[in-house]
Amino acid sequence: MEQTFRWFGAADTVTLSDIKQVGATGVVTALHHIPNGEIWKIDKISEVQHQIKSSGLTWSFIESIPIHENIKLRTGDYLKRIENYKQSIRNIAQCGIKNICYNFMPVLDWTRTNLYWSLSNGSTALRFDMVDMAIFDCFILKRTDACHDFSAEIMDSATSKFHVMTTNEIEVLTDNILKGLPGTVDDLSLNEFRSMLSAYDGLTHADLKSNLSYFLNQVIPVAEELGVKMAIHPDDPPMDIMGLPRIIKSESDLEDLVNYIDSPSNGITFCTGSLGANPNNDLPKMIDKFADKIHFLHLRNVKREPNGSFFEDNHLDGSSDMYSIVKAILEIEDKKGIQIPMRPDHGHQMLNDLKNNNAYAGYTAIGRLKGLAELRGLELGIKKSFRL
Ligand code: DNO
Ligand code: MN
Repeated sequence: MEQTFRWFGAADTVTLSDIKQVGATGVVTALHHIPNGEIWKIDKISEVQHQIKSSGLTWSFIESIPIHENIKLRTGDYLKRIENYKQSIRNIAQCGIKNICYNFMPVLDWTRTNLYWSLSNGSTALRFDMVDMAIFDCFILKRTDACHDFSAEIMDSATSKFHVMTTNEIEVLTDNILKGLPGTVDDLSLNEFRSMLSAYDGLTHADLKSNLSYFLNQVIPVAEELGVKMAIHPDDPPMDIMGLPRIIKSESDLEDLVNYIDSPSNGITFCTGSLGANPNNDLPKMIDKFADKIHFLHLRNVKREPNGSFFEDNHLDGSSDMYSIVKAILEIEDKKGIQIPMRPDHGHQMLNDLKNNNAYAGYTAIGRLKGLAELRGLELGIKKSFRL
């Protein structure tokens, strides 16, 4: 696997020199300052590319060129936004970058109810709690009929918990849920958020799938001609939330995706944390099945709980068997003679990083370094044992 590390650019408290020191050779980043839906201009791309190169690293993957909401909704100026996307693909290809991660999650990127959940060893992890989600959905957002989406047991707990929550606790929960990644939904108010959600009223899974298929049929031919690989990131968490349809959650969703347009450029970011939160996903089996489509790997582990809640565990612990996952990947790499770019996806906030209040949640240096180091050891152990 090609070892990479995510970097959020100048505003990131993790620097390119830090990334060099963790032992990664590749950087995963985006032009976070370009508004969603605008063209990525060549001079802006080269600027960042030179910065990365002069640190002795390579810009391995773009994560992400985000998809404008009008494209997901197929409404308003979506045709112009698709043309902009095509132009961005041409421009990055001209700079010699050939890999793009993107996602098709309506309104939000990944969603957690707690960004600083305390672990017993003193570090913190990201957590998604179904009861807190129900509180937000039914009592804070007050979405009509939302309560029917949750089981009676979850609603009982949510109702009694909400009634004893302080105003401050309600604000913290709201902030945790609305805090987007750079370039997604920064600084969103509850009212703005409600109106973004309402744009999706009545849009079914089938509608959203058809909009994704339309988008791919427009952009993939451009990407294919230039040798650019597109790699969709699965929905996180892999379930419908807040009434929004989610369409990349399972093996059959990925089957649909690859069937929208048959092209080596139409591929997947195999995120074991996102897909692993769905107990029905057999990850090693899916890796075998989509071997030709996996262009990018996000490796992390979640510990699932019976009611659908989960937290982000150590990279080698949790509900997914990381040994079998990495073994399946290495067998593909060996068979095809390739190295797939991989990044440790999220990490615990720990050690000195616990004092770092400006870090992006999940993206502190030390927790991800620990994850990368563990994965690197696992890779070496498997390779030596199986002569891969
Ligand atoms: C979650 C993370 C996400 C991901 C974006 C890609 O698993 O990897 O932040 O980067 O959804 O578009
Ligand atoms: Mn991921």
